[in-house]
Amino acid sequence: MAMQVLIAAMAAHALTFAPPPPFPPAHALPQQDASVSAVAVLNGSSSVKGIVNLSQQAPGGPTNVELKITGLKPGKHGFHLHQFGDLSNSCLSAGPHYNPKKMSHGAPGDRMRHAGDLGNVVAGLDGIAETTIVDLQIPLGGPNSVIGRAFVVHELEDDLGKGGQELSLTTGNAGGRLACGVVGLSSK
Ligand SMILES: *[C@@H]1O[C@H](CO)[C@@H](O)[C@H](O)[C@H]1NC(C)=O
Ligand SMILES: *[C@@H]1O[C@H](CO)[C@@H](O)[C@H](O)[C@H]1NC(C)=O
Ligand SMILES: [Cu+2]
Ligand SMILES: [Zn+2]
Repeated sequence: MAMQVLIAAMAAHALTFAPPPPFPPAHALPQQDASVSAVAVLNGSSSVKGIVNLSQQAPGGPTNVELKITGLKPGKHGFHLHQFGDLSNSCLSAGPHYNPKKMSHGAPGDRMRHAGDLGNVVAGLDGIAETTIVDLQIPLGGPNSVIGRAFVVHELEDDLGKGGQELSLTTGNAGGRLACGVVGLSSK
């Protein structure tokens, strides 16, 4: 009897100090090596509208951004990814430029830039901006994913942080928000 109690006590002890379960083996983790496609539909209180198609072939690789925006005034317009996919108060609630690395505003090619800084899009005399942007700081997966964040196209040219204005280092002094759209996973 005493031996049975001792064995029970040893079993309880062994349970208490059982090692934690091992981490799942790498092959059991969700697949991260597939390409991802996303889309944003831009709209706003102005007549400006747009479609942005995004794709990333592999984690750590570039994201391709194919866009067509219509209804713009001819010329340059600041174009960014903003922090929030919240359009409850129109484009204003999208918040500031997406900035996970706590940088100041800059040009897409600068080391010092917000991840969301995609520079300017240029509208022709027909009011249409149509271009492809390739960028390394706006992944469609991982901790800095831009899925669920929002594109904003602005009234004015983005000075890329070099305008010497009060807002140059935060917004590029790009003026009002003409249209915006949340980045969501694509059905295509
Ligand atoms: C675009 O925004 C306008 C103005 O807020 C709204 O009337 C219209 O329904 C929106 N269009 C789409 C496709 O969401
Ligand atoms: C986005 O993709 C759709 C098809 O998936 C295509 O019809 C549309 O032309 C594309 N738009 C741009 C701006 O690339
Ligand atoms: Cu912006
Ligand atoms: Zn910025």
